Amino acid sequence: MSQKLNNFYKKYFSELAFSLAKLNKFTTGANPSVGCVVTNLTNDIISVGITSINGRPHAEHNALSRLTSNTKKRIFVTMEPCSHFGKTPPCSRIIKKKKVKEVYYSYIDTNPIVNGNGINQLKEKKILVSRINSSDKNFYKEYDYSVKSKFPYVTSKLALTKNFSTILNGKKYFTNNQSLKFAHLLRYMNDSILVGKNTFLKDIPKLDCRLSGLEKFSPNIFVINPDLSIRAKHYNLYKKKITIFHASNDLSKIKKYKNYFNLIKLKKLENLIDVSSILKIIYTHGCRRLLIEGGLKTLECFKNKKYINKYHFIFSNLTSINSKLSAKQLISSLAVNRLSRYKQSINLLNDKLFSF
Ligand code: AOF
Ligand code: ZN
Repeated sequence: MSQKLNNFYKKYFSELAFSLAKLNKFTTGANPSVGCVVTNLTNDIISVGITSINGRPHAEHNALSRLTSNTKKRIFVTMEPCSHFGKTPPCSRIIKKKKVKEVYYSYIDTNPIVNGNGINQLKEKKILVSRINSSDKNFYKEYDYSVKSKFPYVTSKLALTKNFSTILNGKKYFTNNQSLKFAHLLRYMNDSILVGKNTFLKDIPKLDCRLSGLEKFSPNIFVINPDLSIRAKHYNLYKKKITIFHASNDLSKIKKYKNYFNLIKLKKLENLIDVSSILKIIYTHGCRRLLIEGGLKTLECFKNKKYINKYHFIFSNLTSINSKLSAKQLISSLAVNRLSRYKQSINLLNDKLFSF
């Protein structure tokens, strides 16, 4: 039975668009994941679309291209449709062509090329445009941050023993299976991963996502390794060429290792490699969400700069013989400096995840 478009329908279609966008949230590359629900003017859903994996085609295109242009339509989108010719033509075009008469959106696209132009273009085409507030205020938080800062959104994850040591009897893993799964979920949720020299040498880490079915979404790998300390075991460990940031002048090492790795030489600032240059380079590689995994030293490099957006500390219930007071101090100082942020403590079986 046909019904007027009331607030119930608006909320229902808009939330559905967000549920769709969530499905591809971590797999659209530098593009934000958008959800699109298409209805006729009597509130039947006639199509849906999501931004494709790797970002293209866009959600509106995926939802509308299969439809005829005979019936009048409404669309509900999580974000303002684009207005520019990028790698794809503007979505405002197909919206007009397919006889969409009303567009309901929740977020403005903060990308300066769009930023309200999508809405204006639709209005110029005599399409009604209206905003529906989303109950999820943070859906595009990471996207908006990286558009504005031109840095990736940075999440840090560090595993520790109960008494704040990052090592336990030389064991590679000392947190439980559920914590390891969480760590792999973070690798899926981020398009890039960074470790320091110590982790690289001691753990010989593979740094891929090993959750079944999600392996293909493993992050791009970056390593900070100032003096190019590399072992033969690293040569064929990675499926794709990984990038190593260094500050070495040793030409023979550079000549040897460049066959296996992308080497990027950076200047040292106060004896440390400049983290802001590292983040800028990772951004220019197309990465928008970076996971810094492991390494107190790496964390130390970043701690005074406000480059880390989110921290996860996983505490195992095991105790190491050498407790690390410096790690305890570092974590408390980071947490204290973020008083206003939401802090969370979750049990992962007998491990504890502390996030802020
Ligand atoms: C939309 N729908 O599903 C997404 C949009 O290079 P292009 O042509 O793919 O354009 C990329 C920009 O399009 C991206 O930076 C963002 O502003 C917007 N993303 N827009 O209409 C979508 N993902
Ligand atoms: Zn578009």
